[in-house]
Amino acid sequence: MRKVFGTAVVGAILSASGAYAQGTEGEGATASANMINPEEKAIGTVTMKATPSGLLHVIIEMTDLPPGPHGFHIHETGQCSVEDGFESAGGHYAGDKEHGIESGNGPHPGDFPNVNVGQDGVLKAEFFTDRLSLEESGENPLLDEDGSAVVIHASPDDYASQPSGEAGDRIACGVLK
Ligand SMILES: [Cu+2]
Ligand SMILES: [Zn+2]
Repeated sequence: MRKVFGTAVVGAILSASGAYAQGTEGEGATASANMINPEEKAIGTVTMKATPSGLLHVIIEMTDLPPGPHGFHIHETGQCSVEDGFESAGGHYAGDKEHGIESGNGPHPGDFPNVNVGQDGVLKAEFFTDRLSLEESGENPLLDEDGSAVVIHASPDDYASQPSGEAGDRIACGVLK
């Protein structure tokens, strides 16, 4: 449980040393999500790699998306059902935070910057984060008991509105494995 920012910094340093120790034994942990749209069509992948620095490297490679800006988040449940419009993925991976960088108690660990899709429907983007982890023992583990899902929304995240930035419908979803 993080209560103040200082605690989060200590947690990040501890998980960084843990990741380094693992890295010396073999390759770093990796997880990926096969993304589908509401018609259940496969439209690319989101890959996450633990790095020796302790930061998680997030790599998005997708196609067939509507051009323009879209909210991009990690949601708290590893379920992507087209029947319920991907609502089964639950809310944002929230920790004990509020939504968005415009909140004094934000952002959620699962909040990311909006992604911009080109006129060709292709999305390629990369992020680093120290707020999520692939190790079970790490801070905000993605591969916890109920898993996690990557979600892209119809509209951009306003980074302020609770609980999820008014980003609209869920237009792509993938379970992290
Ligand atoms: Cu979302
Ligand atoms: Zn959020």
